[in-house]
Amino acid sequence: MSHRFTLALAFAMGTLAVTGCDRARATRVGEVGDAAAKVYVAPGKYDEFYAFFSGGFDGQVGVYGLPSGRLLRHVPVFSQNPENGWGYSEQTKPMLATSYGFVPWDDAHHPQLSQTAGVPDGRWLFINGNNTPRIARLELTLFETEEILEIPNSAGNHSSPFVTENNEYVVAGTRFSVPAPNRDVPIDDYKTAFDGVLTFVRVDSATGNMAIAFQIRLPAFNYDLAHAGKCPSHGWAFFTSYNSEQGNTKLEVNASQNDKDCIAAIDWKRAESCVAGGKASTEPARYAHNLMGQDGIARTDWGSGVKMLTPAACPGLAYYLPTPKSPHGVDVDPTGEFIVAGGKLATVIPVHSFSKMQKAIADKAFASEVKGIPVLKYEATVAGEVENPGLGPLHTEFDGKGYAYTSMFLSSEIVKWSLQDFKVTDRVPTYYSIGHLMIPGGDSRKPFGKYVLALDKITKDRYLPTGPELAQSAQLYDITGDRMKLLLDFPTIGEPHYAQALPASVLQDRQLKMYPLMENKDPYVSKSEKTTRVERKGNVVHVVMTSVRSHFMPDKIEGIQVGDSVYFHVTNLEQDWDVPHGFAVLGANNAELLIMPGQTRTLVWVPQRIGIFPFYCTDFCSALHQEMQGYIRVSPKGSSVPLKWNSPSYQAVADAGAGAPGK
Ligand code: K7E
Ligand code: CUA
Repeated sequence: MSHRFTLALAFAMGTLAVTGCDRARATRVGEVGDAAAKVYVAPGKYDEFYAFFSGGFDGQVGVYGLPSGRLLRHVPVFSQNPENGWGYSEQTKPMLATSYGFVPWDDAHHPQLSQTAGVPDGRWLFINGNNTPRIARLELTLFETEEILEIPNSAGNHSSPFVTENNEYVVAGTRFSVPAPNRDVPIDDYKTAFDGVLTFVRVDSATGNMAIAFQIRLPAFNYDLAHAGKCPSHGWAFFTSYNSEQGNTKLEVNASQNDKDCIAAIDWKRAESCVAGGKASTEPARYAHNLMGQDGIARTDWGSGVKMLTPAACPGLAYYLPTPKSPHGVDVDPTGEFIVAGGKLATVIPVHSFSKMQKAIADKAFASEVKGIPVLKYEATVAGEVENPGLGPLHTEFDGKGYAYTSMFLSSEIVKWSLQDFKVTDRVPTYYSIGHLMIPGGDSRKPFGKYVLALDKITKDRYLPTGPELAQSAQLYDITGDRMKLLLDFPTIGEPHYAQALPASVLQDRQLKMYPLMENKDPYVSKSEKTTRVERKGNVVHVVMTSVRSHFMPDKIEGIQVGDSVYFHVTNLEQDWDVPHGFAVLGANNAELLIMPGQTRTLVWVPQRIGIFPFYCTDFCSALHQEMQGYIRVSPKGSSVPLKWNSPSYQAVADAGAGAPGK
């Protein structure tokens, strides 16, 4: 169909819609008013839920209030963020270190709230970096990224970072199998030389700090998504895997041959005992572990090896559950009994039973074996199939009242079905091509319910058009009644994949209001204006400065030379909530800094030419914000202009030395 014809058709249909249905519209106005009241959060009132959206190829996390859909914050994670200098400031650059060097971007899909006893506890949010395999941890009293761990032996960290019931582990599985360790081999050696490695990352229960506990070498399939077991299935983790055909080219055809692919069921308690019993081999692996220190400075530790388990060395570690057809999502219901897969090309939604799976293992109800891993019989593990659910099932969430909600990508709908009899009880259209869906707490033991959120892939006619790329979007539905009801469309930043939400009450009273200035441990902090100074060491100049409403100290600096590396260490002296100061300097090949109260942040500037260069505060902080500025004089390299600045320390330094300080 030509573009022009499509457009003409769309116009024709639009005209029909407007003229043809006054009556239907009249009834809909009532419904719309009702929906509006349900999402209306009056000025000055708070939303009921915090929702954390993955940014997709934006690499960040968007924080929205529900039910209003209002964007509260855009938290930088894997991508540099010029808005606040994340990945630009000296303190934060190490967060983006990887074994491939500095990687200032990623593709983030799956936010996961930390859990206590299988319920989101509001301590941390984990999220995967897909392209350069990483897992990040956000601290939710700060809404900041505190830690990023690189995952070695992995490529495409998609089935990640799903948490176990008490954050014992966050997991990672390779979407693209690659040789592990990676090496130079013919791609046609896929079946023999490539590996599908799963990773279990231990989370310290006090600090949240992550460490790779062990990896598992599995056959080279594509490990797509995961979820941990709960209650009876606690101790297990489930990973969907497609491409059991092991194609290495044209996967849209070659990985769609088999009627069934599978879910890998991993007994991680068994894995732990095998590791403790010395059954794992230690293999070299270099990976970055980036952690924000107590002093507010990120540092990179280099990992040098991993403990690798194989199913052969640890029998009982892994089983495959045959699952139709090219499964994508795998979701465990609140009781921990049902393991629901989303077979992208399947005509049913298969529901595995954990208790049947255990019996099948005990009875050795094996259909076959792949590289020493038993493949259980489909009939032996399946509890039922949801029939005629629609087309393209991807992901399932639960309401805690006995119902499951599955996103149908191809038929663009959410399908509600009963966990009692696997019968569809309701369906509602989404606009359009829904990917993930999310119920607050909907993958936990105790879903908070109330809403289901559709995270859509296509929005064509839903928003004002914005050139070739249209808005990314979510849709909120009421699920308190028997029938789902659309309440709200709202645009999102980045392509949303998954999201998670929890009641605002869990987080809102635990927010850090400012960094205590007196506890600031940055080596270049200045806790008062008296100690501000400028120091030259060769061609490195440290400007130790402060900002407070409404001036910088110092704000007049001379004696800088072309080619110097000038480090501006700016401490924000404020001790009030919500008073950041910004810092930007003319000619910097860098972003700005946004410095929180009590915090020190550092920007490096290498002046390229002589002249006078203003710097200023970028955050409108007071009535005299526009007065918050300063000047730097840059002289030629080797110039005799003395180093000079206008803060109380200058005279003392000048008196102590012969002539100008710092020369
Ligand atoms: Cu289905 Cu990356 Cu979880 Cu998108 S993924 S939809
Ligand atoms: Cu400080 Cu504007």
